[in-house]
Amino acid sequence: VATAPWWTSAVVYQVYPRSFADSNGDGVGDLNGITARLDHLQRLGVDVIWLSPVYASPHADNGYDISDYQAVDPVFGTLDDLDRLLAETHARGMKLVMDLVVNHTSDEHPWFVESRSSRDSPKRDWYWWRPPRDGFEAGQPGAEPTNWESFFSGPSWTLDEATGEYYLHLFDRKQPDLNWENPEVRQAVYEMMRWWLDRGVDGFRMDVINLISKDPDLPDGATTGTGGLGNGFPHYGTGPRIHEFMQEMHREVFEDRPGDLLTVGEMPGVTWEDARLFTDPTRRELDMVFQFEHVSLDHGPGGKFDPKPLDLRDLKASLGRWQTALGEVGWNSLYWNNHDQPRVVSRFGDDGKYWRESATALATVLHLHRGTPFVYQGEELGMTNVPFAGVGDLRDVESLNHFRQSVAAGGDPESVLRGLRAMGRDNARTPVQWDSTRNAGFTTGEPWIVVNPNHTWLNAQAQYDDPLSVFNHYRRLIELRHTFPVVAHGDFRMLLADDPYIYAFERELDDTRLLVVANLSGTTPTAVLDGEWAATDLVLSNVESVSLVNGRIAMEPWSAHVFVR
Ligand code: TEU
Repeated sequence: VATAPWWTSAVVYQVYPRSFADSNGDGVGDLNGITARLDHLQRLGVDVIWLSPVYASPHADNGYDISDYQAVDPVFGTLDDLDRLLAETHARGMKLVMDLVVNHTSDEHPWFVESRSSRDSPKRDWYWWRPPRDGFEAGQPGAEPTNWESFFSGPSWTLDEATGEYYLHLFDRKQPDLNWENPEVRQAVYEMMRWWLDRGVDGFRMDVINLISKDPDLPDGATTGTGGLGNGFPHYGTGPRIHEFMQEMHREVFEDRPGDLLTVGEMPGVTWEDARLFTDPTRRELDMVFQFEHVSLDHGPGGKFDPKPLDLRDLKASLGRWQTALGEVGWNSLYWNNHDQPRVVSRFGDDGKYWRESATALATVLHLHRGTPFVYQGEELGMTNVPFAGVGDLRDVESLNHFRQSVAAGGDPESVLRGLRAMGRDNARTPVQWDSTRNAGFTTGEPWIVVNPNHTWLNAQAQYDDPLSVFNHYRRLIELRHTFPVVAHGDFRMLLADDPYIYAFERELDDTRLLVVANLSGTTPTAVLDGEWAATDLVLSNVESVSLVNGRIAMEPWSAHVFVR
């Protein structure tokens, strides 16, 4: 425990700058807006801020398409503004971690502009260029070099008319994939990373970093159905050289660097076996990864936009498996939300009658697992999904492409919209609700995306002084982690694994035991525990009173209790 890295007892807060706070009235959040709101974060008690991309970008994917890694986009401010945010963050005893998006660049990045300029460009090989499939003419349907479907609908190859070749983009066509097989690419990335660390940032959240190593043979994937396209994931997900690349990056960028840094790799589709390799400290790769298993449990037969209700037993089995797998070796990240996921209180909770109770119950469960919790902006207020009126309210490239493609294929627009309302990324991207005034105190101008109408009652101002508020519950959870070493370091043991309503577990460190019992349902089950626990052991609850008699707790809807002895 004494030798455990600092981030094992830290809590990270994600800021999505476009939607956090707008200081200049142009309707888009910016760096000075964040600096002006640092008190909110300090009050909450978080240790680290992870800043989603603020780099120069054409914003095809809200900044995850970067055209200059060493410049701040004017819409967010200037490099000076960033330096000031960094200094103010440090002055408050917090750290700042940047987003690192190096699986792909923007097609407007000078590297790609050079690469596409001719087949003989010295940077041609910095990206994945391939001729049309054998027997096909460029541009003909099916001429794409592989059948891989893009994450954002349609083929993951786009033809460049001028040179007659296709380039690979796992995401939007404005996000061409870098070729990590080329050592010059890797060195350019490492150099850029060192430049940011020299500037004083405290680490990186690495976007889809387990997709950077592709099988250079680029085989077709099994056809999954959508327009005859295939699943390329087995050929680029946690690919052949990924661990080698992570170790090289560690050597070139992080080794022997003074200071307390944090690295977390975002890894769609990563297995716990691989995650253990990535985070085993002796292998010198990453501190932790974001896995996706628990946020895929409600995906239905038609994928993420065809959701099905969550079975709580699946959630417990999944998170419990990760707790065990990364218990002895490696480290977990813990999250319900980020800028890509619908709001957890709407998704796994009840954003109607039990809004406050379910938001705090879900928070309690997550924060008392072993791992580093990540809070996504607005989650600490219990922000909900958004009643988007129609497709005109949506801004996200993934949602818009999905809508267009599904409707073109004959889907009923209303039912496509239903899937997007439940699962679309824009749910997470509406402005943070600071107060009840017009535009929720986010901007004095016209916001770039609708403000959730519930800001009239759901906002930070209404919660600061309410002891039972979602905000104050998050604050207490973070304080618990900072107070009791058992929260960060204790062993994890799932209880009542087969119970469909109750999420209960114990943590243990030396002579301290911690018990969490949460009812993740609107029903009123009784939790039967071992008789040693007493009402006097209660350290946190989201309801006013708890009845614990002979080891039995009558659970109110969405109630959650924490005991320590
Ligand atoms: O997301 C990668 C990712 O795998 C998904 O969560 C993605 O959001 C998509 O919904 C898959 O259905 C990262 C970023 O977090 C995301 O915002 C970017 O759009 C994406 O990479 C590309 O950079």
